[in-house]
Amino acid sequence: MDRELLIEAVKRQMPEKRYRHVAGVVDTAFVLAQRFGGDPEKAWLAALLHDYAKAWPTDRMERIIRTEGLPSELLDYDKELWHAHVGAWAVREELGIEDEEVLDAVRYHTSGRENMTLLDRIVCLADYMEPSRAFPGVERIRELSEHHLNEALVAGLDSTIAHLLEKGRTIFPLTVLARNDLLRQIRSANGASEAQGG
Ligand code: DGI
Ligand code: FE
Ligand code: FE
Repeated sequence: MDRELLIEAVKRQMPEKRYRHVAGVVDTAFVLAQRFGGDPEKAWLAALLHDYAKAWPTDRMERIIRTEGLPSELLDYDKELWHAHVGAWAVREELGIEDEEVLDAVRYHTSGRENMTLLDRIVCLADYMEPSRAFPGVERIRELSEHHLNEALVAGLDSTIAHLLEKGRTIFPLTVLARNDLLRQIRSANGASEAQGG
């Protein structure tokens, strides 16, 4: 499917305001991919598709999770998490997207996961910091993203976790695993540069 058709297909799934967010994530992911050595084409595509199912009715997402073999534990957690997994399923079904790296980046854009690929990290971070995002701490995330992909992403996950704690909500295990894993990676990268005298 060519780019224009994909854009039209995405626009049909959501109100105009949500599409403006998606367009912001597309631009931001493209810049991050160039900055951190990612594949700009895949970043473009994964960002365009990341919120494909965001505006779908909850009952439709729930039915798909139940009938299409998506992780049923999602149903025990916040509905806000569902659109990522349902979106990955939907863009394969409806748009014929077969690239597993792109599908994973869509699937894990909300929670993150352990061993996030470069593409996962780019899309997840772009989602946090695209220009229309405004929440306490977003400026710090943008600053960190100038040089430090993992640090910026941890700051994003921290802000989500803090928000969930504040609201007394449950935390999806993958979000915690993603944060711990990124912290370990940051630590071992710092340790390595210290060992080199850096
Ligand atoms: O779809 P977006 O609004 O662009 O952003 P997103 O896909 O990151 O969704 C964020 C929402 O998900 C936000 O309201 C927090 C909510 N959420 C609920 N439970 C969890 C969670 N996010 C994470 N990362 N982990 C959770 O356990
Ligand atoms: Fe999302
Ligand atoms: Fe988003």
